[in-house]
Amino acid sequence: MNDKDISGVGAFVVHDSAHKHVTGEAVYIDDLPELPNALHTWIVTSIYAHAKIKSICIKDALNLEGVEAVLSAKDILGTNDVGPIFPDEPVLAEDVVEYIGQPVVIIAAKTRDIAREASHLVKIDYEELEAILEIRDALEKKHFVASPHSLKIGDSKKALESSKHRLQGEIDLGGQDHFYLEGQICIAHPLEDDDLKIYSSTQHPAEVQKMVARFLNLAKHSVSVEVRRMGGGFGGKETQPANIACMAALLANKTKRSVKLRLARDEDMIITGKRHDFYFKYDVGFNDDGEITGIEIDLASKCGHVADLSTSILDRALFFADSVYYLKDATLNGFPCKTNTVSNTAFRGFGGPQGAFIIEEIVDAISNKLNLCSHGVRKVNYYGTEDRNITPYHQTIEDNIIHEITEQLEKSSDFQNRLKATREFNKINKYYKKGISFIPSKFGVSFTTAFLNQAGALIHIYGDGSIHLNHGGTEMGQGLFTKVAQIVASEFQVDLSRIKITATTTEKVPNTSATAASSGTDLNGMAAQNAAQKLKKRLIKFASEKYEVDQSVVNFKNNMVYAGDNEISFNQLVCDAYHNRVSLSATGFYKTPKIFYNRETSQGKPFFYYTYGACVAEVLLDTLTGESKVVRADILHDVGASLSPNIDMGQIEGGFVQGMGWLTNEELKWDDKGSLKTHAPSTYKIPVSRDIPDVFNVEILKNVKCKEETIYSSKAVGEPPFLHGIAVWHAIKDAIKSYGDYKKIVKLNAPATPEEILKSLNSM
Ligand code: MTE
Ligand code: QUE
Ligand code: MOS
Repeated sequence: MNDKDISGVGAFVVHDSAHKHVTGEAVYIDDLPELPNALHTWIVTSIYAHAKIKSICIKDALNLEGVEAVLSAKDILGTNDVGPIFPDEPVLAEDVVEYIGQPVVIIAAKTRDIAREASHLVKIDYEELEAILEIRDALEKKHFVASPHSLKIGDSKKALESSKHRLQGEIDLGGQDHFYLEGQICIAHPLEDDDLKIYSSTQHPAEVQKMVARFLNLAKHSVSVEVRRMGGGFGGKETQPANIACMAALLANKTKRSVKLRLARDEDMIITGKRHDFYFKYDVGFNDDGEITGIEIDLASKCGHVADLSTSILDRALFFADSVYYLKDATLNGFPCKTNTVSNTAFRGFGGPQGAFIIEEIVDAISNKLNLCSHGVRKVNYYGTEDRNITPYHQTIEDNIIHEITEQLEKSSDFQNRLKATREFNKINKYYKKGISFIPSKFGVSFTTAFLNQAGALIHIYGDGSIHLNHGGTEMGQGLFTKVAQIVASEFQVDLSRIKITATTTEKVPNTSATAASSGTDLNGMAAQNAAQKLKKRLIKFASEKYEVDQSVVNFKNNMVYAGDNEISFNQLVCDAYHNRVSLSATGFYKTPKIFYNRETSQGKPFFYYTYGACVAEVLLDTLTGESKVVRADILHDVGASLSPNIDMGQIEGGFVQGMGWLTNEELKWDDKGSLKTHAPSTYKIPVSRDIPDVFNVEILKNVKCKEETIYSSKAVGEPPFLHGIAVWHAIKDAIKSYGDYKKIVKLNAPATPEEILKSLNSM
């Protein structure tokens, strides 16, 4: 690659590891060479959803040949807590267990098989306690992991009372397993003075560092955490890796040997948290056009046994419960329910998809109640651009483009004609039914906890002109490393191949936030740009002095530097600068301006900007088996000025498919004791290549720029496209509605598995 235009910002480049992913050369943590005396592990977990631990006997396990350590909570040196917000989460259970699968004892042995065998020899005596397993049960008992939180605007009570029409409803929405291809894993190497080098499959190395240090009663500077890439994170590696790393670190510390902890798929699914299930209840008022005139929604989430990030996730569900619709008089209540199940956690969208889901349900129900076209009712409720633009958290929307997106997608997807065509199809087909939907979306970008919106970077230029790039973000397949490298390539106007993308480590950039909230590029891209600009300034100053020209006539272009009439290669300038003792290393920093949120008043500007999109989905439903297939999907999605169109396309396509899986085939089932029954691909069905729509038209909205000062006017892309999966859900509902002549409100709980669909059809 010699032309900068094919590798800088906006260029169609491929993911830096794309070829290595395919050939298998990409190095994941499990591929790192093991030390000769490394130990392997197994975890003994609770078999009760709620029980007192009366005694633990490890004698037989310890006596097994090859076993080196068997540890429980009493062996912990520091604080037995990895709660990211509230101090309520033990790594190893102490006196009580609170879900089936909770780690109680950890074992290190010569091989994983031996550790596993030893796990059967650990005897734990329990006294079973009453368990709360369902959201409704917890809600009724006011059993929460933290206080409920509400958003309020206007007077919903009065507005509901004076509304022309009124409708109440409730619905259950299931959770979702992350099903990252690489499971949770950690390698802990003990170093001198109790120091540790940790390789953790984590979206949040700084959090792993903090938690391991506290767990072992060490200062953070004694613990170094590194990750080159993950085989998918999707939010599941934001907080969960801390638990895994603490266990590996404790075993390494006690045995003074390198310890690898790699969860098997079943254990991964049983032990670690997932997307929150929700139960929703609403009361909505509206006029003859379907315009919402008052609304109250209760959103109750299944948090599991501890808080983890549940409060922030519930906040985001509340923030997204308006979607693109103007709710003038609204009360939105969030209840973080405590259940004796695994602690649910971050998952692409972070509660947002659940919030968007419920308002789409409500708008859909209104359209059926009034016998109006749901697309029309949606548009009647859209936020305005100049007015009707205040959200339930009192942020004014200043960048609304949903009207343009709607108009464009209606045309490009031929929506109105295809809507008619599905009706015709359904008239003449008895057992196969078609359904179509048009679902708009909006995604607020920023961590809603303001202090997290910061990032750092570190760039070295070596004497030969090659560039070493590091920042606080982590790579999980989303293409962050490629995008940030493109930004740096553009700053220096050099080929992308000159930039070495290096592993994320707490040693190079400290005190980082998780790579999350889709802000990876927004934050780290800005920090890297800041570092690059500092270096560039030094090089410009040096060139202007060397060639005796004004700094304003020093320009970088095409791997060259022009200083007035002088022309020199970037490499030569760097080499000269080095010999003239110019510092060629710089850190960069960025913090998002303007944002704040006051949780006491539930008001503020939690989001720097919004990104928008819309999806038209069409499904074919076999009403005899309940099976459905997406035959076509058209997506128009806003990423501002795209930094990397190929990578953005991948995010949009992947997000849609993952969102579709959430609402269709991915079903988590627990038995009445609280034991997860779907913990392997044999029983948990994620979408596969066959499930991708036969016709899949994905387009990035053209000629747009973010209105705020973002990196090269781009917008975040990681999570927002997940929302497009909601269109598939509504297309399925639309197909079911043909049974009630499009007048009845469909009763369907998510996910829409064939069983749920058959149940729904029977109720029509
Ligand atoms: N894409 C891939 N391929 N793998 C992932 O794990 N995680 C998603 C999204 N896209 C993910 C992904 C989630 S949950 C987030 S928050 C963003 O990527 C994080 O990366 P970004 O902030 O750099 O976009
Ligand atoms: C989106 C997110 C996160 C978030 C808020 C969002 C997230 C996250 C936290 C968070 C909040 C408070 C803490 C903390 C983390 O908030 O990923 O450690 O004390 O970790 O809107 O993705
Ligand atoms: Mo993504 S759920 O913010 O890791």
